[in-house]
Amino acid sequence: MPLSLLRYGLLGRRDSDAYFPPEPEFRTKAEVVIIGAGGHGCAAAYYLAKEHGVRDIMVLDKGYLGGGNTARNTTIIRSNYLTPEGVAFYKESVDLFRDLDRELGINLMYSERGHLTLAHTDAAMRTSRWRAEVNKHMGVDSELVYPDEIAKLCPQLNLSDGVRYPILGALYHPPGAIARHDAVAWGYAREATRLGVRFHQMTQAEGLLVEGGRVKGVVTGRGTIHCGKVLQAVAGSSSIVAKMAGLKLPIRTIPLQACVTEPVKPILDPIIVSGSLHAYISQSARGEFVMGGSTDPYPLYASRSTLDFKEGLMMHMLELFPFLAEMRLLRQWAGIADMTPDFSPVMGLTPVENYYIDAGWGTWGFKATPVSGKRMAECVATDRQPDLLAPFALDRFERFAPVGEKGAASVGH
Ligand code: PYC
Repeated sequence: MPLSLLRYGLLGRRDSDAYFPPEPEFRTKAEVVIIGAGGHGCAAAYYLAKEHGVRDIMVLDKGYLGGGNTARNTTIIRSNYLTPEGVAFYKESVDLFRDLDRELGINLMYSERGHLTLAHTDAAMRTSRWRAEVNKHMGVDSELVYPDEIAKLCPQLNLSDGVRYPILGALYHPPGAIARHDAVAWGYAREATRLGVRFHQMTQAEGLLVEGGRVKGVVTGRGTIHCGKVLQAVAGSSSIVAKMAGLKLPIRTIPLQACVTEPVKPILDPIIVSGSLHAYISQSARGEFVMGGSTDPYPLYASRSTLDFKEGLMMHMLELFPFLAEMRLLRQWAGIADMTPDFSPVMGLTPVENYYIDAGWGTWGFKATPVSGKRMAECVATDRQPDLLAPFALDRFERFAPVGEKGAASVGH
């Protein structure tokens, strides 16, 4: 036995290599406070520290790091949107995701699988063709494919005519990927911590100090933090937190449910989505089939699971993949989705000076984590709306300048 191993065993001294250092002391002053330690908040903290040299940052979360929608999403990454503004934005996110393992020094298990959005009607074929053209124009790899090609890409899919909604074609997006969602938040948070950012979990923002139209601090149960700038990145709680700053957001808040099966050997490579059937599926690195459907039919702030969801989803899913009838469901859960009227996010400056918003992610917040972090950091550091975020400004609803992305939603609403 090597001597070093013997010494290690006998001395009983274990160097701790904790992923995060212990929580730092709570201070009542900071340059920037970020409300929300989900993927977006952690990423914004990281890029603020790394690219803009802002290190005096406190990140607060009412729960635990990455424990909200970050932990509940189904990890799909893609940039096959409908509008040029949306495609440009998500393209930057995919570009950042591709190199993120290396940047953060963590295995995100980023896995490019290809993404097929099935079309069952002439209208869906037209939208797919439209998306393919916009994507190609913006340098994103997407094309319309027909059943013979779909059969090669996904032999498990039921392409027969003997179903209620036969598959006519699909939008094929080869860069479509999945990744380990919670590791994205952990990776950003760890690197931000190394740069001096302070994270405080179980620390709820209970109020905001706003004086003369300018934010001055954040009130928490542990004390008031006096600060220069505040960024809110709180996913399903966006309207509640924005209200504390006196802002009323054009947002509806709806649960979005998902589930996974028991794990089996890898058999399903691409990510399959049918907006018309309200169903999507991918197979995780662990072998589980990760599935979801449409948002719940009513606004609600509750992450409970329902039998209705499961019944509705399975009705369509079994039509696409009859073999799933043999599988057992393992877990079911919900996230809280904040939907804007045009299905695009709200990002950037607000009417309150030095108060910045990252909200309205609806059903696609995870895939935007790197780009929203990077560009929101730029916005906070420079106090200017970055070009890439200009279309997503909050005041677009007053200017009647929506960025309509409903046609690129993977799930029904
Ligand atoms: O936008 O790809 C997506 C998506 C899948 C499930 C929820 N959103």
